[in-house]
Amino acid sequence: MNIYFAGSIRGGRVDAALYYEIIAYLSGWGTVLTEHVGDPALTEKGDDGPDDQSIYHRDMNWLNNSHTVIAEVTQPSLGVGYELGAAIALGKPVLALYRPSPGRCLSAMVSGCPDIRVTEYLSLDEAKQAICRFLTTMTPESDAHE
Ligand code: 6IA
Repeated sequence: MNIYFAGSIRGGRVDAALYYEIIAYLSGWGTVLTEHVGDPALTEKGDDGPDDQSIYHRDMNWLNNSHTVIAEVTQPSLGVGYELGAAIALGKPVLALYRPSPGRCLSAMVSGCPDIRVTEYLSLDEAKQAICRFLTTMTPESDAHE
């Protein structure tokens, strides 16, 4: 199973360590096409890689080839929002993980979207449980990976 994980890059890297942990967990379920999103060395400035056009086309190609899209949406990111919309248009099953906190509110375009399973969580363990539930319903015959 190809998994497309989405998390903020230029939107801000405050949750980068959490993305890393989620990606490590997802790797037990399949191939994570976007492992770089959890790279602690990747900053929002990071401009020593390919140009933006190459990034866009590479990511859209991965999105096309993914079986599911899992996004951490707590840190708002234009790119993640774009990827969610694109994933829905492509008919991919989409899970959005969100950590509620005082003074913060998830975009209605995500929380109100009938094609996105939005799950609130507080701890990494809760996030893993939500992923497990989501992927198990998607692939009922697959082994559970805790
Ligand atoms: O708007 P954002 O940058 O926060 O968007 C983040 C989302 O867009 C992630 O889920 C990624 O899948 C995708 N994305 C945005 N920028 C990049 C990127 N930059 N590389 C790969 N995916 C990206 C590379 C920077 C690097 C050369 C240092």
